[in-house]
Amino acid sequence: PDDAPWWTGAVVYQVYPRSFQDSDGDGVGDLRGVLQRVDHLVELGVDVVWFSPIYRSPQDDNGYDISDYQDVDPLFGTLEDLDEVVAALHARSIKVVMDLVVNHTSDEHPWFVESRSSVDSPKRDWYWWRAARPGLEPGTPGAEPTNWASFFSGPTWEYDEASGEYYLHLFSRRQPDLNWENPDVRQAVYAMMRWWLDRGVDGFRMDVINLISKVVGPDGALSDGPVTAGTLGDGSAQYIHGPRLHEYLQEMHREVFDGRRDGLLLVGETPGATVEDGVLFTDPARRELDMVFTFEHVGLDHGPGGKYDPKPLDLRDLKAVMARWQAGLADVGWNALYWDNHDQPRIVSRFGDDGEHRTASATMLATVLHLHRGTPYVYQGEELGMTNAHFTSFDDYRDIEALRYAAQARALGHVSDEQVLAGLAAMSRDNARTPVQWDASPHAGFTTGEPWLPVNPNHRSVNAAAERADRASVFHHYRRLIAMRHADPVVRLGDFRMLLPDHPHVYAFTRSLDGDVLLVLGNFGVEPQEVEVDDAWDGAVVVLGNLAEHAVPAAGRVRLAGWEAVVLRRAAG
Ligand code: ISL
Repeated sequence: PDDAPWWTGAVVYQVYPRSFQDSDGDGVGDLRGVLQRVDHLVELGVDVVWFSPIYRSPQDDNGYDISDYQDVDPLFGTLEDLDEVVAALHARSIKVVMDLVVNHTSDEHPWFVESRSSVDSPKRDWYWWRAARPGLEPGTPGAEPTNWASFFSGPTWEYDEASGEYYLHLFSRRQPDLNWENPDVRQAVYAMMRWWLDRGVDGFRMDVINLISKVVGPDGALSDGPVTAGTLGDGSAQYIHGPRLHEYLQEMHREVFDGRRDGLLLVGETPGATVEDGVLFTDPARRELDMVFTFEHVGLDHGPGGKYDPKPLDLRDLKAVMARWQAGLADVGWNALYWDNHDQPRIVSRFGDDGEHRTASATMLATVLHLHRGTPYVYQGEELGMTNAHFTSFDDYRDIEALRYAAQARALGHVSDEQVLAGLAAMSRDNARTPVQWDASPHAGFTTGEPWLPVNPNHRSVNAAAERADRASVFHHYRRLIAMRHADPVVRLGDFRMLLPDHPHVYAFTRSLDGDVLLVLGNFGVEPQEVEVDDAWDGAVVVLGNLAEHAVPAAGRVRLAGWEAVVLRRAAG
């Protein structure tokens, strides 16, 4: 066990700087704000902080549209502020991981400005420029080079009148895709990455890194995907896990990470990855990534109409997905574990109960996740049991994805405004982006100004000050879970075995290492549940529970209260 990589025992905390802490009253969080909250991170006990993008950016997609990779946006501060943040975190033995967004840049990045300037530009080939569909008038509907639908609704192609060609953007039109086929693009990215490592950061979270290679036919042709809605199609087979992806990742590893100090963290964001892909990305012998964020478990409540048409979670599906990833990466590779991030609704509102049973359900969900084998990620506010925003009006939303989806859905008119609003309220990314609730004061201690996105009114009761004062809070439960991972080799490295796969309400598994076994039980509902367990667990020691009284097995049975989670230990011999 002791030659296992450091991150097998680490917990990562994601900061979304825009919503973490504002220091200057402009209503937007910033780096000097982070400095004010370092003690919170230390108290929680996390090992790594990942910062969502703080680079120069027009903020079309909240910083995931970068116009200068080697500077900090004035909204967030300066490079010197960032150096201070890194030093302050390093002084508390917390590593710093930067978001790396290199599938695309901003349309204001000098590379794209140059590329766009002329068909003869030396950087023309740094992006994906293509002519209109043969026989169609450039710039007219349907004349786009392919039928691909953007992640943010509408086509993935923007017509550039000046040159008469289109450029590709899988996300917003202000996020043109870089052409990784061009070796100069790759070298420019690698040089930028080395610059950050030299500056002292400890790794990267690589945004949609599995989209960087596209399927290119003879003469640079890109192909249509199956038609999904109207004239648009699903192009994902043409750009998810493209033919040169693993070649690029291995090249990046050689060019950027070989010969560097130990202690770096390389985590890829890989929507659409299967377990087999996960093995390819994270097999250490392949020298690509340490772990990847996968999406199967956060797609289980998407309905027939997609993410904004949610359906209730069937717990059996969740257990099946998690068990498959645990088994698939048991011998080779490693899992990243998450419920929340800046793109997902809040887990307590999604798989738990954010009303009366907020604390119990949030702590149950945390226990189940953190006891899996893998590296857990905590998204800011998750450790406080923060809930969805529960917005009721279109005007409340800021996220480009939500706004574009809503505009399109309302224009098509197949669903009512009420249904669109209900979909947004359940699934919008803005649910995760409301300001962190530090205290009960008017803007929750986040800002002295007007917050860029409304603070959740429940901050009067749900906030860090209240959580800190209550030993039974969500916050203190996360602290215990993190401390457990640090101290217990079974939590870090034990083999995972799913139990009761067909039970509709109880999540149950064991972790075992050298004869030490942990049993983890979680009740995903308010009704008490009685389940059978091996009678070897009779009277076992409770290591951790989330309620005042804990379920203890007797005569091969255990009765869990509503939303209860319990962790039991049985020692060797
Ligand atoms: O959030 C999503 C839709 O619900 C995803 O499709 C998301 O866009 C996808 O996971 C990629 O996310 C990452 O890249 C995007 C950025 O908007 C997200 O915030 C980021 O996490 C483009 O850079």
